[in-house]
Amino acid sequence: MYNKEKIVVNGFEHIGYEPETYTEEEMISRSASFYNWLDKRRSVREFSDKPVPKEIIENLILSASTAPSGAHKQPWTFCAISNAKLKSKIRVAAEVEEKLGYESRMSDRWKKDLTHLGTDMHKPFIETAPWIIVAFKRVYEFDQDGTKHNNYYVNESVGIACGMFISAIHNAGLVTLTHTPSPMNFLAQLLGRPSNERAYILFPVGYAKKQTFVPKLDRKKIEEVSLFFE
Ligand code: IYR
Repeated sequence: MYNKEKIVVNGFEHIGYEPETYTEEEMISRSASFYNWLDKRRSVREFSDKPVPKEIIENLILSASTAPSGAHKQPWTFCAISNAKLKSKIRVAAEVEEKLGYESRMSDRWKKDLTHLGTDMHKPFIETAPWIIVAFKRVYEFDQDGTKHNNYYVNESVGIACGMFISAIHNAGLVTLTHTPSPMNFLAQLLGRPSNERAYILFPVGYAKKQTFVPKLDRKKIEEVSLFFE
């Protein structure tokens, strides 16, 4: 991956990097099997309470944290919660927001768009899943003298990291759901996060409940999601 060669750019060391390479045939086969494997991932809403070792969660977070980010600021914090009392508090607070959402905040059109998913205000998975991971975006940082500096492309950076997190979860043989109770500021309060951090996505992580069901969904075809200019 890295070789011994070094150069200096603007006073900073750059190291030789050798990307992994494959034959075209291997690339076709690898890209197809990666797609087929990724296509097996589904968002799951019913979890088993079977414990998942902390080491796996650490590896998933480290994988997410390899994401590219604006000026390499890595503007994210992943809070991993397995504490039952804290998970209960989070569930109660999330359901307060979701109740308001389903009863008054969400438009009829929005609720109609969700009917095929079968969601409602009840979020038992927040207590059942062995881990709840909340991704926070870090909007700004403070330097040594206390000056505030905005981070760059924060939503893009954290969005990419969360996508990589989801793929890492699938790779580990676990399941998740991108849950975004709205508004999410109760999460920063319950987890004592500083003022520069905003909750971005809540991920229950664990094993799927035995005999769970997911909506029968089709994904868009290549023609519907792409245009080629050759
Ligand atoms: N946050 C709510 C509603 C919801 C919204 C969207 I957009 C979804 O794709 C699914 C659910 C909930 O979690 O139930």
